[in-house]
Amino acid sequence: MIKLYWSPRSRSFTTLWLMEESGLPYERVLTDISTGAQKAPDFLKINPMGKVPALTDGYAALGEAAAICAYIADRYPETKLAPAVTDPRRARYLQWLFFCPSCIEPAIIQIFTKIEIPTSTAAWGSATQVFDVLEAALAKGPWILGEEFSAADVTVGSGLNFAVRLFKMVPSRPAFDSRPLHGAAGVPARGEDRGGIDGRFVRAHRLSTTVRKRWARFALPTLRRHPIPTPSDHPASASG
Ligand SMILES: N[C@@H](CCC(=O)N[C@@H](CS)C(=O)NCC(=O)O)C(=O)O
Repeated sequence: MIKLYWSPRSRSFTTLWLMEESGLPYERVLTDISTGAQKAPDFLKINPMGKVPALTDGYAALGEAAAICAYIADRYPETKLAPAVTDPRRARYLQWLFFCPSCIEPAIIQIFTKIEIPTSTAAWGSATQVFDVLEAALAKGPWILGEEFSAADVTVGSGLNFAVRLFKMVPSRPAFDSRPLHGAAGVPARGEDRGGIDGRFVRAHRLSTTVRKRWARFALPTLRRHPIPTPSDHPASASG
């Protein structure tokens, strides 16, 4: 049985959403990071970083949300969450699958910390560049690869969910409102049977936001105390 080690209101959301989209049976193992459960020796054997999410599947074990998405989509092709390795769309799929940890997350951190880095040095360029590129990629849709939903929509959608909806660090744009965030608005997330108010995005969101009131009391006000710049008035967007 696949086991997903998760903590509410965390990056675990990405993998909760992915597992809900996969339709595979899995066990959720609560690993509440407010209790330090993620640093227990047995958990460190699964993810030596001592962070959630992590996943085990028989003898396989891994951490890193995007890697977990890649693993499930490839290991269980019947989930139809990834183009086959021989499919030309595979190249763009891989690019967008890892765009969240490689570019969206650092861009969010840069907005939050206001660190100035030359765009040629920053792996993500600038926050403006990241969200401009995403907007262009999502313009045609309905999904990031076009007609087919994939695990890349889960990683990109989760990044946008954090940046735009939850922490409001990035102003929304029409292309962001209409695609991965649809699930939250009750619009089908992946076909009729998967969408609606009980859609898989919404279900994952409900799972993720239960419990952990302590975290919410601490972290959300901390984030909201910081003024939220629009990408275009962020200093990082001025350089390069
Ligand atoms: N690069 C990791 C980041 C995971 C991560 O930062 N998890 C946080 C929660 S959002 C965590 O476990 N923090 C607890 C800790 O570091 O002790 C991923 O994408 O999965």
